[in-house]
Amino acid sequence: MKKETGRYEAARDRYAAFGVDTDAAIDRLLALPISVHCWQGDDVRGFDGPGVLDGGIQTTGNYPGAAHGPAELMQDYDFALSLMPGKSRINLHACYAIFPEGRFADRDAIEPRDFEAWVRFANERDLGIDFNPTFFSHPMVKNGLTLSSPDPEVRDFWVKHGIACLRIAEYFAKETGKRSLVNFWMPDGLKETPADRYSPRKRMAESLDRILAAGYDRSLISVSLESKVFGIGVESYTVGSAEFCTAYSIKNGLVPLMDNGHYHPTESVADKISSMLLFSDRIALHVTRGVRWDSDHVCRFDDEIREIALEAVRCGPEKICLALDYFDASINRIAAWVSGYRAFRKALLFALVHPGKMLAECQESCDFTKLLVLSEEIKTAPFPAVWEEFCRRAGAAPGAEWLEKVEEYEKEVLSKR
Ligand code: RNT
Ligand code: ZN
Repeated sequence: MKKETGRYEAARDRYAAFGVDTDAAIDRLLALPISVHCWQGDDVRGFDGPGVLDGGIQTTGNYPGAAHGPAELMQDYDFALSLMPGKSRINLHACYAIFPEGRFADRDAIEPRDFEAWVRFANERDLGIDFNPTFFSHPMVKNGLTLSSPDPEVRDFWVKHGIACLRIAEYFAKETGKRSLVNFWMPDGLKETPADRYSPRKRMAESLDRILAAGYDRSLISVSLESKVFGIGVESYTVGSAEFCTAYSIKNGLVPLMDNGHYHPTESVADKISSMLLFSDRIALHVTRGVRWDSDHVCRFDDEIREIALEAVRCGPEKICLALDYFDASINRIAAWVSGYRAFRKALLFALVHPGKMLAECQESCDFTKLLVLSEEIKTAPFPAVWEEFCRRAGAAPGAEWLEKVEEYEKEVLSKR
């Protein structure tokens, strides 16, 4: 480790005056894992079908050099991860199964062996693996419905898929020695105003019950459920709404997952975190950036992400599975991956050096004058020096130097695809 710069020491003193220990904040951040989604690398195409994305989500843009197939995606993922300071986990979808030579299994029949190559990838890099059943981009999604379909054959197929994914996640946890989070998100919904909102939700709950009835090892995996407000083509009704998913999760001991693109624009996920953590030991987040809709733009170091990070830190970030979820095909995909990750990492550091304790004391003693004044003063604290120090301690360059490596990679690897 090189000697600390004077700039950082000066910043440390400024923060100390607000009662903040920047060294402790950096140490805490270094240990905090961010789960990095594999699907930024290939526009959510996956490997198990023709790669046409549906389910009400969309990747826009046609920047050249997208990864096709396991070898390219792993190469890009590996390179992107190498540019992300701090501890990461990998986050896979079931549609990224890598079948052993001569084998193909449909989603209802995938097995741990179809993910052996990913376990090797993770173990070679000492990474944990999170997992997602893929309830979209598949012919068994009928009329936009999966677990809530009126057709029992469709429901059975997807129930089997859900159970298969629990087994695969248990396998990940056993093989990596690290807990795995399995996140259930179902796109089920209707384009037009429903005549019956109750029945599909009842069927969704019953299907989830059947999946959970298969049992899973809680010492190895956690199961989360992700809600949503609407999707493209299913604008009028979403079966797995916020109320449905929160109520189901709390009743069944699942981890509620909030994606900040999945609410009405004036709702704040930051505001929801404390309520959730009062009634659930753990929660999970998909951190994304919606522009006018759930567009899954690359995260930026903006007000929304800072507020989310502040609340996560106030409530205890160790209780929250922090995962990224964006997909941009209009710019270099690796730069998108890394930039979004760094923005969120930066927001977490920003939150960890926020004088939360001092400000909370002002609120508790109803000294709202001091609360306002200090909240304004802290805005000009020398945060950049702390971020640069974090990068240095994480073994990364502090600025945009990483982009040169991406440009080089684009020239050497991506442009030749
Ligand atoms: C969709 C959800 C979901 C997906 C991924 C690919 O709106 O956010 O999390 O983005 O599973
Ligand atoms: Zn999401």
